[in-house]
Amino acid sequence: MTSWTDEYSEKGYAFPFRLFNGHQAKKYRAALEKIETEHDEGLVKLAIGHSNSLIPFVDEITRLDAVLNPVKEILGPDLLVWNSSFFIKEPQTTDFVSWHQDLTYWGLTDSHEVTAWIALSPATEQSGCMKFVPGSHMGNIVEHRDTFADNNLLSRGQELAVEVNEQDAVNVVLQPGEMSLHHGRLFHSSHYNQTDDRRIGLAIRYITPDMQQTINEKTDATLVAGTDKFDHFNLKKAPNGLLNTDDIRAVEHNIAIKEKFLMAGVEK
Ligand SMILES: O=C(O)CCC(=O)C(=O)O
Repeated sequence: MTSWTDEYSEKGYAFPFRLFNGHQAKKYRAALEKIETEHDEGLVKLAIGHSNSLIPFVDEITRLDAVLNPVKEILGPDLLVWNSSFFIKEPQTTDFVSWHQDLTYWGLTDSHEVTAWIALSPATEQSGCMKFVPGSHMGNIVEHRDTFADNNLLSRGQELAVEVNEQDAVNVVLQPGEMSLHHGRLFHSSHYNQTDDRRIGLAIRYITPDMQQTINEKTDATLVAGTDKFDHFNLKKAPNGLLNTDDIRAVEHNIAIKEKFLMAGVEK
């Protein structure tokens, strides 16, 4: 019988992994939605885009054994979180994510990266779950073009400049509390949410400490398993509290550095 790790190597993804039950998923969702209602839009946007640095319960999720154990089977025992963010699609909206490869603009020297995507509401074909193209991680990073489309959830609306045959794609259907794992070069996308509920997913970007930014500047990362013998990143601790002022300052500094590669070639 083929193991899930063999399948991951062949296809570039694996799912579903059950992390916690639906009741726990509801609790996390309620905690997120409390933040969304109690803080202003700018702060909420920052928290959603840099969630493990600013929201303690997200930092806790990034350290759960149920998440880390399968990621370790792919990347090994030493793990950093480079970023984590929520992807939220409101009910009956045309927000989408174009076909892309995650590592395209992250300015990292290698591809020792896995995304853990955790559902906090049902991710179905109707609600706009992710779609993966099996085996597409085997090739290199291909050319992307920027679209800056308003309803594209990616920072520059980037999309693959090559055709993707939708027939080849697999729907990543997940129930609340389940997780998928995908490779940083995998072709993936997601379509509109045509349901009456929000579609909420938490994406956690795990990397190995030997990775490095291609620019001569360190960015922040959080050591969540094993050790870091390389010193290629500024290691950050768990957040000091919810939306803590010092943590916000650190995140803003990190964003300024990351813009040099995330927004490279984009005119202000
Ligand atoms: O949540 C989505 O629909 C897309 C997420 C994504 O592209 C990613 O996690 O890499």
